[in-house]
Amino acid sequence: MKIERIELHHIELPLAHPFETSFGREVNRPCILVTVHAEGLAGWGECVAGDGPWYSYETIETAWHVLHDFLIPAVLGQEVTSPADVVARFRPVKGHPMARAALENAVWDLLAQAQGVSLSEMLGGQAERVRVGVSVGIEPTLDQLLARVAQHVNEGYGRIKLKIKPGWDVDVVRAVRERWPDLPLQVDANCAYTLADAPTLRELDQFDLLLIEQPFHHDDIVDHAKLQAQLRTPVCLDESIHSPEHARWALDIGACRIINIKVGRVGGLTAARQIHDLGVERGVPVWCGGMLETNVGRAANVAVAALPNFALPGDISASIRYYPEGKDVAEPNFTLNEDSTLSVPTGPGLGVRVLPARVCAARLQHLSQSG
Ligand code: OSB
Ligand code: MG
Repeated sequence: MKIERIELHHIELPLAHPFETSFGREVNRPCILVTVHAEGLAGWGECVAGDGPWYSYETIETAWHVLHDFLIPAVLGQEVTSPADVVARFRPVKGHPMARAALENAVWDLLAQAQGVSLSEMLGGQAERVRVGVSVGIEPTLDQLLARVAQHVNEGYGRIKLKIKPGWDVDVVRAVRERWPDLPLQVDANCAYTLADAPTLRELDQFDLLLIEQPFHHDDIVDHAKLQAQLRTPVCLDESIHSPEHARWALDIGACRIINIKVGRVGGLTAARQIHDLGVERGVPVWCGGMLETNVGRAANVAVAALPNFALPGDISASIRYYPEGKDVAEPNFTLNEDSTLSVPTGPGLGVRVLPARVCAARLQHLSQSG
């Protein structure tokens, strides 16, 4: 198919609840939606970069620049028959995985629609439902956190992730574990600790956690390997894994025993599947992380999470957890099944329908380029 036109939409949506991590508090969530047009079809991708370089160095502005000046020119007007064509055209671009992922994923959606298959099918996914949990942000008080966890447990979530940071860790995890002795539980530090905090992190070993996510520096694998050697609980890397190569290096030196795959952070669905396959080869379980996506990004996450080695529940919660009713840019919403799963869409491509009026209502900036 010849890529005839590409659009960028910088949008912003209000979160249903503010989301606080060790790196900050988000009230509104921005993102860039990418539309790729060919032969009367439109493929969609979501860029998960934020307003500032708090989770990774990428921002809305850097992603816009890299998409506009380098990635769009590399594919606009070109013939594309498989996602591998896009990956090859992007190869000269170093870094900027979230920008690359947005456009590559839009092409996956386009090609899946053209072939009349679901994105999950095109990726090789088998599962009809994917197991999911919920990522619970830092709350002003422990009581408010316990109330929030209780709410999600009552909604039917079978796995809870707690955000931690120095001063909001051992006591918080102890309180949750005492109240829910059998609840599958994990924690995420978003880089808030250093190796000097190993004694505190070792205290978490007593709470039977599924994993401890990204305790150290966003680019580190060396100190994580030193920590993993001292911990019973598996270390899981998020921020440190920017590509399939990083995943291999981290496993080679024992920096983690589990990998969080975020499609945006690793540079797209092709790289996400490669890391999944590496996990199969090495006997390392992976799971799907989230970036508070709209239903566009969520549909891509659910599709990839249907691959067989996504062995732990994903941070892919029901749509209403993220955005108020009527605000999300695509339909239908994802809803939680009774077994703490989301159903994998079966329609062509992403299997969700983008609503132009919702995109326009949320839009701050728009670009349309023809080849
Ligand atoms: O570290 O996993 C993270 C959200 C924004 C940035 C980083 C992270 C998160 C989450 C939320 O934990 C996961 C979700 O989308 O539900
Ligand atoms: Mg994380």
